[in-house]
Amino acid sequence: MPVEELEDKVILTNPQDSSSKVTILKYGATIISWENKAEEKLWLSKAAKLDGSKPVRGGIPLVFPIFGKQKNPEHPTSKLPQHGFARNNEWEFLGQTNESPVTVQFGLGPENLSEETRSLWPFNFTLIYTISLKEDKLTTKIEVENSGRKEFEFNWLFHTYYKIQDITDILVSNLIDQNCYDQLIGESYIEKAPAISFHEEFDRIYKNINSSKIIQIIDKGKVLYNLKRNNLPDSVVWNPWIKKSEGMNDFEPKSGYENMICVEPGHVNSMVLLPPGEKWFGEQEISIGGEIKVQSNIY
Ligand code: TA6
Repeated sequence: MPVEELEDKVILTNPQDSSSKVTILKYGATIISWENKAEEKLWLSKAAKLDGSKPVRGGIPLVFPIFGKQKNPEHPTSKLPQHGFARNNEWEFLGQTNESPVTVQFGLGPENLSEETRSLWPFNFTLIYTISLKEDKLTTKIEVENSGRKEFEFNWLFHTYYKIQDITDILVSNLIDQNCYDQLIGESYIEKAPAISFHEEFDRIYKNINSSKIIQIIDKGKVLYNLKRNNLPDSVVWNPWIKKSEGMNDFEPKSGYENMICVEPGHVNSMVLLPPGEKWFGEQEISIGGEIKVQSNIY
């Protein structure tokens, strides 16, 4: 059964390969599992709340209309919680839109939000989230429509938690020479590492990355994941390491930072301004394996 709707989740199964599945929680339209050849590709905390009591720790939480916490008290997103409200509200399952690749859609609008949330961000909008599963590929696309009479601005980010064996063996490539903002020291600089390695807490926003750049997650010379972005100019790379993991009560096991890396495509370095009646879209395509592609003059 390519698409199975349960009360709180939807399960996609690749019609050509039943060992390839995606599970989406209706809460936050959060992808909580992507099995490829029966192997889990996303990291999910053992203490992740899946009952709608708080955003899911792991999988692919959705960040809208603000990334992080708005620092400008005058901005319309200033009263919203960290990372906005897309990840902590129940989305509507809109159904299957394609047989092969098996594709489904979810929707979110003001009618799906509490009165309180609507009052915190009083704009008319429609989000249509499309999830498509091919053999070795998962594509997630968001369309944002301003269905009101007032322009609004927003961030979007796919907060993807990848499952890996050992963070100290991992390299994230093709970000050399990118301007990045280091959230840990509050400074911007040019990334000079041909491939990023991890030996401590890491939290950087890579800005305006050309869409031709394929960000690769490589484990001891083997490509695990390739990330292609369409209309998502930025990417956050995050690992909480020991102390931050200990500080998150829904992050378990505490050693879990060793088995995850977040590479999060989005539009977060600036706000997207959407006039009334206009639409915006952003898409990530994650594929598995393949060759190392060096897309920069690292020699
Ligand atoms: O995407 C990285 C980040 O912004 C980190 O700074 C950290 O806060 C992470 O998101 C998790 O945020 P959360 O609100 O899910 O605990």
